[in-house]
Amino acid sequence: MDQIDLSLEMAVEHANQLTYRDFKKKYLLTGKPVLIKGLANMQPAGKKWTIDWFKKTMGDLQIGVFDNNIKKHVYSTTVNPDMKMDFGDFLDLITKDEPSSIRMFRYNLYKQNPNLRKDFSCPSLIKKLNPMRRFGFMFLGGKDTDVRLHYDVDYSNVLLTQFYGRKKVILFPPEYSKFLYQVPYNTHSLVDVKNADFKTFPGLKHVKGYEIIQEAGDGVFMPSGHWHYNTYLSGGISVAFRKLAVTPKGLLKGIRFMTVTMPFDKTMNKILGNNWFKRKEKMCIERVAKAMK
Ligand SMILES: O=C(O)CCC(=O)C(=O)O
Repeated sequence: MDQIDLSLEMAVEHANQLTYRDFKKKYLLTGKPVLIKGLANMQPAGKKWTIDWFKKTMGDLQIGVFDNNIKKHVYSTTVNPDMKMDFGDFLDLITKDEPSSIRMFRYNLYKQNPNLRKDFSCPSLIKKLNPMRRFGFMFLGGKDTDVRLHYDVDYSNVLLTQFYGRKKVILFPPEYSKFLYQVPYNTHSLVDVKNADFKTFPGLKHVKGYEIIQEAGDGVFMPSGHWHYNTYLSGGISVAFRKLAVTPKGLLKGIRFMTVTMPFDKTMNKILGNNWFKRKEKMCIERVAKAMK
């Protein structure tokens, strides 16, 4: 019988409290994901960051948002906001309990309001010797918002903490990359995880992943190179802090992608437009077919 669902039976470990040493030994160095219960509550933001509080303190800020319905995003890894709006209006939109295609992605709200650092800064699990500890990026969206399947361009480890709402995080370890239809010169996939099409993408039969439910307060550790596809089960607010890859190979991969691959792809997009994308699509399907042999 034809397979219709992705295999998502890998079990993620849950931890309630983790010391830096345990985290490093068990997860950071082994590249294994973990769900850390109550991570948000280790700092004041766990209680303080409610929708009302954000609206009261930052409702007037102008923020950049994306529209998931805009198809051009499929062409490239880099995504610039599609429009601006008041943060307060955006919060109203995502807490309506109805689907919305508007979301905030990798947004540095800390830059606009440095006081946020007093409420939630880089968790101690990834703070030590971390040149990226000051970069906290916010991810917000409405119910049913999907974040396309991708891994992070800098090949960092990501600790994503949820402050409001619930999210489903589907993770695939990097060893399955060759079957995940990665768009060449990009770090996202052609596959729509929600409607996995095994006829067009037969390589998906070889892939195994994790399905993790993240409740408000939980942190998910997504190790370097792990593909993620996130679905907002309700309106949600989360913050990601990151740490560079721990292996020289991972580090180099991130540097090469950002300094060579991404600029090259941008240039080709400018010169060839849709033809460049069509070429990449073809290349992508051929690469997986070859890997399957
Ligand atoms: O949960 C989200 O909105 C996306 C998170 C993400 O893609 C990331 O932290 O790299």
